[in-house]
Amino acid sequence: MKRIVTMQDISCIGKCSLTVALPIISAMGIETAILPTAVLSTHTMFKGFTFHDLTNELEPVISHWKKEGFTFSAIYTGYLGSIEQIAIAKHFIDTTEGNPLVIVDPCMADAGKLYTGFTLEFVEEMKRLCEKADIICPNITEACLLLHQPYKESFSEKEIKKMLKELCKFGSQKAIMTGVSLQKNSIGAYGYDADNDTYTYYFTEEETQHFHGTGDIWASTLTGCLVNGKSLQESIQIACDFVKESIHLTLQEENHNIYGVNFEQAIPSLIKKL
Ligand code: PXL
Repeated sequence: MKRIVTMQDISCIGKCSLTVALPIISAMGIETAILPTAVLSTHTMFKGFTFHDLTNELEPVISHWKKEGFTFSAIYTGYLGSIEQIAIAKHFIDTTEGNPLVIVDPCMADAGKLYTGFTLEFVEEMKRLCEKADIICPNITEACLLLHQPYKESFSEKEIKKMLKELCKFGSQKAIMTGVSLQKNSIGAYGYDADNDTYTYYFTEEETQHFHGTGDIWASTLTGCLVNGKSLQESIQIACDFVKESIHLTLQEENHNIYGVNFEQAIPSLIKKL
């Protein structure tokens, strides 16, 4: 059985990071090992969230794994709580044998703003982590921050293509920007593969509301698809459709919650596509 290790936080309520990565990747038939970076009562969009840092646990966990000789088909990093945790992620990538696929989702911002607690120094360190990835998948805000570009609500296709090429210059072979909208009522992802100088994209009809955690759902699905042997194009398409379906099911629910989407009931349709 393939095994992915994902490094991100546990937001006990919030439907993001590990509480979506674990069920999604497991449902895709892949063992999911976790490197939990922190335990939060909720994600950081709620006021008054608690935050228990697990930085001190990470090195001992990793060194035990090294002794046991565990290997991974992929390393997928998401929300990291500090610059020190980025350093640990870099070291983990550098010292893990077996050439795992490295996917870095530079989780730190959305809708033009850094998430609570992050600084521009953190952004610079995240760039160093992106250098170690095979694939990075920033949203538009994160791409702008990484590239020191002002955030705008919309970009032209030419601008997106240029940004993707610039993002690959950090060192990854592939960069995929999420939350790209080139036309009204349409949203999706645009990717660039520097290995063969090709672009790939997929768009779906835009749902009427945006939700938290959809980037984590997208990146978890992409990682699961790639490890299951899907092409980049297919993986992007499946991840976009899964997020769209999850939002759609959420909006169908009366009194749906506003902190995360109903990805759980979209899992059966995801599995059929594998
Ligand atoms: O979905 C990204 C994410 C992950 N983890 C935590 C967050 C966020 C976004 O705000 O707060 C704790």
